[in-house]
Amino acid sequence: MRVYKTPEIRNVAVVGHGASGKTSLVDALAFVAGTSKRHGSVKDGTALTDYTPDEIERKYSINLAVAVAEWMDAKINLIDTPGYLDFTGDALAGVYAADAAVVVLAGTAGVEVGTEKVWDYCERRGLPRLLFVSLMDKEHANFERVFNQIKERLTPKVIPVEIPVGEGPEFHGIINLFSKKCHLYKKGTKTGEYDEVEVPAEYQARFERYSQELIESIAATDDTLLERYLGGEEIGRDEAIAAMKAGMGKGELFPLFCGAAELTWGTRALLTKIVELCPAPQERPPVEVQKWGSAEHVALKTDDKGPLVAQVFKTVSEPHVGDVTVFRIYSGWVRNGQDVWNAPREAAEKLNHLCVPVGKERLEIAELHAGDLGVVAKLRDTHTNDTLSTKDAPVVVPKIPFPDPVIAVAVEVKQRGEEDKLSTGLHKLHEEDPTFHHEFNAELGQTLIRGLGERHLEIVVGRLARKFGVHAQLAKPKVAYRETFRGKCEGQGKHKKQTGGRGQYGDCWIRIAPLPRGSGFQFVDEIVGGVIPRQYIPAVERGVIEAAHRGPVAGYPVVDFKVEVYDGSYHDVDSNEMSFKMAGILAFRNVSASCKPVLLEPIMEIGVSTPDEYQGAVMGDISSRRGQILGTEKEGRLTTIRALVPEAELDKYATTLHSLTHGRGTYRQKFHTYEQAPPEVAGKVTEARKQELEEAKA
Ligand SMILES: Nc1nc2c(ncn2[C@@H]2O[C@H](COP(=O)(O)OP(=O)(O)OP(=O)(O)O)[C@@H](O)[C@H]2O)c(=O)[nH]1
Ligand SMILES: [Mg+2]
Repeated sequence: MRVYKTPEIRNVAVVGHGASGKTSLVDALAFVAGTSKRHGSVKDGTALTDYTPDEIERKYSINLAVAVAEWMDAKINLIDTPGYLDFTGDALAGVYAADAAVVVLAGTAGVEVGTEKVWDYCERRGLPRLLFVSLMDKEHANFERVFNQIKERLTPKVIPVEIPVGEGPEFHGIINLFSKKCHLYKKGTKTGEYDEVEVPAEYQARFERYSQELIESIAATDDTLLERYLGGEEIGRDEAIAAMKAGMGKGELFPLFCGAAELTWGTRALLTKIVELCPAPQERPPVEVQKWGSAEHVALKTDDKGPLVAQVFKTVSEPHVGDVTVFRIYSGWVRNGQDVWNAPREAAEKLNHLCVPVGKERLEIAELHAGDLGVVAKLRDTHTNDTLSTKDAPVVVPKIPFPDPVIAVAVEVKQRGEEDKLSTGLHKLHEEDPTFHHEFNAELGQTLIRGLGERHLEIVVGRLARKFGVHAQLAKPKVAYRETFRGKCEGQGKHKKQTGGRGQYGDCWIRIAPLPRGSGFQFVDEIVGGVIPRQYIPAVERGVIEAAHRGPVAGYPVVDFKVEVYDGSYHDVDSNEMSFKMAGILAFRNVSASCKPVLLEPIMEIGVSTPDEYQGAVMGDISSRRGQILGTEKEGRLTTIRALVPEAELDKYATTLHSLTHGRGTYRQKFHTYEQAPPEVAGKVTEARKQELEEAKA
């Protein structure tokens, strides 16, 4: 592959809902352009950008991957992104690394949750967009319906540039409203060839209606153009294209294309339009970078003459190679073997074997220019979202705002002794994939992993095994129960031991009383007349606190109670701190069982956002989880339901919500309070805990 200069580069994120045909489109574009020598297929596991073993096995994309189509003297970097929401972090990264997006929709399904999500990402980034309705050859494909859905749910500013001839199994051609020609395809077409004919008579009326709409939309984006159009002047193709590109840049126009990527139909026109309508890197707004070590920000245009600034937007680990780092150059240019500097990590890196990413292949290249995408292997300490610059001009690019995790699951090693390996592996995986988080919860004795969905976490566990040789399994996260008291009681704790020489003696009397929820623990010294010497009182308190780690109901920490120490005795020789601490422990154990101890369970406050039509189902489900609805709030087409739900009932809630709302519901949760668990719940928890403690002992 030759070296391309900045104005010859197009970085395009291919985004859309799962199974809308993105990977098939990317493969077809690279193949039709001639850059890729083989027409791959998702079904056969040969698609250019679905090459990891996980992807080949599952037949959907998990990682973003880049392919290249060289067309009309330009290099189109096609960033294929996964559609499933579990991997939406990569869709976001793709959008951030690109200068434009092709939003792919299935002709059979139209606008789906995933489409809305990526549309949102593109809005945030201000990306110009083309829309492509694929799978037009599939049964029940309906262009008009998809077009109307886009208008209604994504943007009223969508405008068809092409219309299909026939739909579903009858689909066999595309009318281009710019060229005013019709392209007819034949079954078995290999690289999108077509016969160019006049617009068929039966399509004439439709063609005129859409053409009119197209030219009016274009004219409406530019006052002088509009004036000329209204004055009856014809607007030429080149002028119309230039105006459309400008309109797209301002977010005022979103051209719509159609085809069947798997058959390569419609791909040539799309390649041409990507080159003509999508901005080259230097045509995009400058990027604001921060000078490392200062608060100063500077705006950098994408220009070879600027200082080198590149951002890593993806790390993949490849067998036999290790970590492979994919980056975008925002400013400056790089040579093969160049030294670069990762300022926040103080890591000097060398770009050895500088490459262009093309699916799983990496093509070595002598240099890459401003705005291009590149890939290198074996960097020492550079991870996703890091910036590479130079030692004399260290800067950082704002981080890609990866989404926060939505589910948490526990993970445990299958073989004892692998815990350290597990934690190293998890840490590395987080650096690779910032939507994946992990932490060890000491209280629960569990490692929790968080991610964007169950599928996401399953894949993480698979990677743990493949990459780090740690065999782990997912488990239900434990709930941090508490205990408290509902009654008052008092009693004694006495520790006395006579072992030959010096003995041990501590004796205290305590009163336990409940406190309001959230007050914690209070210790009151009511000793008069020095029946327990001053210096031993803190030891009694420490004993009580230690004993209260394991409550009388099920061995959970006790909270919200008061202990008064009001009497006791001591021995001149045998008393010491240790003995009084033991007395405190014993006193707590003796008295606590009689203070009407109860189990407390954590209650979460959740805010569930769902389209109105699923509100009933979501609320019904919340009630069945012992939830209490606090209220609802309408915001456009969404309703947010606020509710209190016991944490124990929220296991796998994300998955249920996903299916209840056809993927359109989202939720947030935060800790609200502890509340007394109902007796039947307390009974079950106590039973399970007993077993757990016994197993731990064994
Ligand atoms: N009939 C028909 N099927 C297609 C076409 N394009 C893709 N498919 C099939 O649709 C399915 C999904 O295609 P993909 O290209 O994997 O879709 P995707 O958008 O990359 O899916 P994710 O990676 O999961 O987001 C595959 O089984 C393809 O073979 C098409 O133009 N026509
Ligand atoms: Mg895909």
